[in-house]
Amino acid sequence: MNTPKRYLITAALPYANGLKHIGHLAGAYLPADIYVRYLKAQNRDVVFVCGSDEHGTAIPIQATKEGTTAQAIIDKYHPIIEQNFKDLGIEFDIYHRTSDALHHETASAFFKDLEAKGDLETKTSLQYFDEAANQFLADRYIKGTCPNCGHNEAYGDQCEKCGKSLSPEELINPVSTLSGNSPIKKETTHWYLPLNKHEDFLRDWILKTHANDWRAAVVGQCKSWIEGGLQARAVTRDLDWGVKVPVAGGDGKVLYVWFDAPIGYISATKQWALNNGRDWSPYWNDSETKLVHFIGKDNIVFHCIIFPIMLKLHGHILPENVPANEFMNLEGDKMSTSKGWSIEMDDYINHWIKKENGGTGLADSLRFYLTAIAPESKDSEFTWKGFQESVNGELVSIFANFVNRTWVLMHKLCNGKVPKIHTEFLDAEDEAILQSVKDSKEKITELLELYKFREAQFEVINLARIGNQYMQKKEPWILAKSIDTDPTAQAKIDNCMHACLQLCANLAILVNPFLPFTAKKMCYLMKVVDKMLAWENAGNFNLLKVGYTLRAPELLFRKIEDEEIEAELTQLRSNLTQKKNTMDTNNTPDANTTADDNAKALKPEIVFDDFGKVDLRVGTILEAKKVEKADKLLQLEVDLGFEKRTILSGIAMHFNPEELIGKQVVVVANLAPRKMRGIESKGMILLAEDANGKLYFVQPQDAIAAGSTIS
Ligand code: B3M
Ligand code: ZN
Repeated sequence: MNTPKRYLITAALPYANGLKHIGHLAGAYLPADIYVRYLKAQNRDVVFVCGSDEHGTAIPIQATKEGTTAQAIIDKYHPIIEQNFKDLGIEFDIYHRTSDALHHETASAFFKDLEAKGDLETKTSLQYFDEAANQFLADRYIKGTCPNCGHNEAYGDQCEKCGKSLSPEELINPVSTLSGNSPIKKETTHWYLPLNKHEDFLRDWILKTHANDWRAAVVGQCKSWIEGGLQARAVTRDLDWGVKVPVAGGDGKVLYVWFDAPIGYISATKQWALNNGRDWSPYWNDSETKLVHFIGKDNIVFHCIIFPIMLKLHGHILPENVPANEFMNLEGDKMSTSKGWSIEMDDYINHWIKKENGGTGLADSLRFYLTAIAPESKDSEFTWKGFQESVNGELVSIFANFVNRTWVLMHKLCNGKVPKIHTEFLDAEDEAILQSVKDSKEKITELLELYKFREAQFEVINLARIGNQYMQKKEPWILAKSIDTDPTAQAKIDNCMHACLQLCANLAILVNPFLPFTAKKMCYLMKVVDKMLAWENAGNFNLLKVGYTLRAPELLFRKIEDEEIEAELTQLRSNLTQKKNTMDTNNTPDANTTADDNAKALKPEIVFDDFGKVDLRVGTILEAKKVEKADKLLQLEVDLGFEKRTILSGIAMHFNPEELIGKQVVVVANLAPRKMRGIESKGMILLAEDANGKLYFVQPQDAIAAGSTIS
């Protein structure tokens, strides 16, 4: 594709129902921000839109939990999330909200247009209704067992455990989260978007046109949706929170949140245009606009199938790409705010950035690690140890070290001024370093165009590594010792320091999309204006003028200490316990699973033969220790009589390794081995869990020979 005339970049609109965690940040906002900063450094015409998703059942449900109104919930979380993004350097051109009147108008008109053109269908059907609450049960007001994975808290629209998108009818043993009762079925009429009518378009557009330039996982997910046969999807709900259905028969109904939320991108663009005296329409209507949606993988169907159909019907352009990320896990488990297993952006900001002294780059430290482990092609994992290693080992030891050495030496050996070049002493290494910069710029540009942010950032660090090697080879500090005796020494020092300084200027440009605070600070050290960061300047070795005085050295990053990591891990564990406890004392039925729910959510019936396939044995724990970098795992050596086995168990938060030695346990002995953290686990240990989440070993009542069978 030729250089587009303009860009419209969107990042998924976060639900304003609570704090957002760093997995969200890594999934959509950070890669979008990197891409936008890169485009802006190239002086392209770009608008970066985002905002709060303030509709859907998630909001009133949170309101019930917090004992307040839906409006109060969005008014509370919208500004916090907006500020969190700012603190982490995510720079939207507009952070709008779907509760805004402009959005209601836009979404309403969109629906009306489709309705008028006959693009929607209506259908009357039986839907779940809670008699006690006198309300139809939309999506999240209904819970039950997932037919796909057996998770017993799947919602009416999606199972959060396996990610499968569901309809309430598919749930096994559905219960109303309002009253905890089993719902009845009652007739209601809704508007549907007949996805099935657009299959040919989708096949052509995704499976042909974009088969190769979209991420394989995105195309794969779309393919399985399309080939599974698309169905008409309801785009209205019986609910009183949202954009009112603007046509006859719509009383008491609102647009489905996933119908109105993506239209929020358009309303946000309109608001941006109003704020800036610009015209919004070419950004959505002119084919020379490149539209890119940054999202997490759970939003693929909405951005690649449903919204594009809506866009096509309403006469807009389609996204050029949807570089969805996989998930980022945390210390061995799925990140989840509701379960207390997450790091909220707000927490990171309060624990690290707000406490930092004199600006040592901690926002960028997080950005750096999240990009270094970006889940671009598979799920990835955040660990505090990994954060520490990445920051200390790369940002501090390589990048900051190079810049700092350059500054210190330049002040010491060149009077704090950019030294001149002595052409007669230039050698192959000097030429090579300039070539490296040019090569790096080319690689980084190419990778960024392909949305490969992780590799692109790696190349930036690699360039700093090359800088360190160059300096190490030139050893200006050794040359300095012979200044009185060797008349060429100062010239060689000058050449080396000149190259290092120009390299630093180039590094500032190339690192800017990833670590904007750092790039700014480097500009400050160089006493240049931000304009120097223009992408076209990279690859030049005349960015800093000879004789120019630079500021005194300042550290760009600081080391992350062991104690800080320990404190975070302790906090994480205590969040988990605290959340469990509040969930247990909180009696809103949706927030916890009652004993009654557990009983109702029994797994599907099996026959004796099914059970007979499981080989249970008594084992004796011989050794137990923590697994490095996995906060929840213990590695156990278990004696099964006929052999000794290594078994990994996710119980490190519940037991000390020492107390387990000698304990007898029940082992699923014929479970297929599974590798975790490079260790093969052969079997599983049975545990009982009480209502408070406390774990108990299932044990024979008296000591018995290891290996004894259980049936
Ligand atoms: N609010 C879901 C999410 O945050 C939803 C995204 C809307 S994007 C139009 O994952
Ligand atoms: Zn599931």
